[in-house]
Amino acid sequence: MSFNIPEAKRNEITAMVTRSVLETNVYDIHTHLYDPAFGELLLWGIDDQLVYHYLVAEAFRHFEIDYNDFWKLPKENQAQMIWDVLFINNSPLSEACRGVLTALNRLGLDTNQRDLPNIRKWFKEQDPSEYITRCMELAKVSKICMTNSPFDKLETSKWESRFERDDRFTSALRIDPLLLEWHTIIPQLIESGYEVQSDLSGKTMEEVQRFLRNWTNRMDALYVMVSLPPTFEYPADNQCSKLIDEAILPFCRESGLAFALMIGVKRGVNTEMKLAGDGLGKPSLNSLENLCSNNPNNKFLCTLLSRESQHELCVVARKFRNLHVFGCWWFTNIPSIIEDMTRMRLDLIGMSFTVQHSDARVLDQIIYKWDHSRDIITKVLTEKYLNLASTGWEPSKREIQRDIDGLFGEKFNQFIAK
Ligand code: FIX
Ligand code: ZN
Repeated sequence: MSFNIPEAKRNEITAMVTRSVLETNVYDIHTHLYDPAFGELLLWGIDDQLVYHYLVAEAFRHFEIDYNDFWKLPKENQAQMIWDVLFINNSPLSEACRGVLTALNRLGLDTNQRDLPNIRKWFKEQDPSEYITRCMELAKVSKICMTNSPFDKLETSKWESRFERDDRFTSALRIDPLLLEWHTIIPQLIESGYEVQSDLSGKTMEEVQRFLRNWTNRMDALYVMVSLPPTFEYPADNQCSKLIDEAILPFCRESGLAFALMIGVKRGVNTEMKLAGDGLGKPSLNSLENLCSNNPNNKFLCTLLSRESQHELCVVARKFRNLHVFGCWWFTNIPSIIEDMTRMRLDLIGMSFTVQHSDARVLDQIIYKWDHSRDIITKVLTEKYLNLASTGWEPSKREIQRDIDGLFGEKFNQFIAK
C-alpha cells in the first residue's frame, strides 16, 4: 500500500490525520447520560464505573455468589467484588476493564496503585459540576445526546417540573415500551389523558401522535428512537408494525424528526443478571429495507448489534439515502470490531455516516470510549488517506478536517436537519 508516497508526505499526512482525529470535538449522539439538572440520574465516579453492566457480566463469570445475594449488596460492596475479581485476581485486559483504567489515567490518578479506597477518596473530593466539564474536555465531547424515556417515572417527574437546560445536553425520545409492550403502557397513557384503546381502534393513532408531539416539545427531542429484537419484522401483521405505520412515521414526517432503530438486542437472555443479561441476535435486514423503501419521506438512523449484520447494513445504506448509519453499538464497541466496521463503512459508504457514539451510562466513560475509538479511527483513516495519496490525490489539511468533522457529528446534524 502507498509505496510511491515520499516519506515526508507520508509523515505529513499521518500527522495531519492524527492531530485532527485527536483534537476534533465530537457530538456524542447516543448516550445514557443526563443533563446535570437530573441530579442523581447522571452517574459518575469509580463505583458507578465498576458496577457498569459490561463489567458485571464479566465478573459473574468468576463469581460463585447467588445472583440475588449480589444484587442485595450495597453498590460499594458490589464494586469492590468486581474490582477484586476483574482487576486484582486477573489482569484487566478486557475492553471494559481497560476503559476504567484509561479514564483514571487521563484524570491524573495513579492506576498502578491498585488501591480502590484511595481512588474512591479522590472521587469524593471532586466537585460534580466542574467534573462534568473536566470529563467533557478530556474526552473532547462538545455535546451529549441523552436517551429520554417518557415511560420512566424517574425522569418524567423532572421533565414535568420544567428546569433550565444545560445546552451541552440534547435529547432523543425513547419509545421502546410503546412499540414492544403496548399493553403495559395503556394505563399510563389513559391516566395522562390520552384516549387510547388496547386494540388500537378509535382515536388511538391520533392520540399516540399527540403523546409523541407533547413529549418531543417538552424534551426538545432531536429524534425518536427504539431498540428492537432480532426478530423485528416490518411490515407485519402486528401491533408494533401498525403503530409504526400509523403513529410513529406520520408523526416523524410531520415533525421532520428521524426515527432511530437500534436492532438486534435480545432482552433478558439471563434475567437474573438484570441489565447485564441482554444478548444479541442477527436480524433480517429486509425489514430495514422495507422501512426505507416504503417510507421515502421518513428519515432513519440505524445501528446494529451483531457483527455479522454490518456488511449488509452498509449495502442497505448504499440503496437508501434516507438511512444514516451510526456508531458501533455495545457488543461491537470493542477495538477489533470498531476497526473492521469503520474500514468497511469507509469502503462502502465513504464519508456519509457517523463513526461512533459512546453509549456511556457513567459520565467518566466518555473519556475511555472516545480515547479508544479515536486511536482506531486514526489508524484506519491514516491508511485510507495514504491510499488516496498514492493515487496522486493529496488530501489537504482543510479537506481532512472537513471529513473528520463530518464523521464526528456534522453528517448527523446535516441528516437530521434535512
Ligand atoms: O438499548 C440501548 O440503548 C442499549 O445501548 C442499552 O440498553 C444497553 O444496556 C447499553 O448500555 C449498551 O451499551
Ligand atoms: Zn444505548
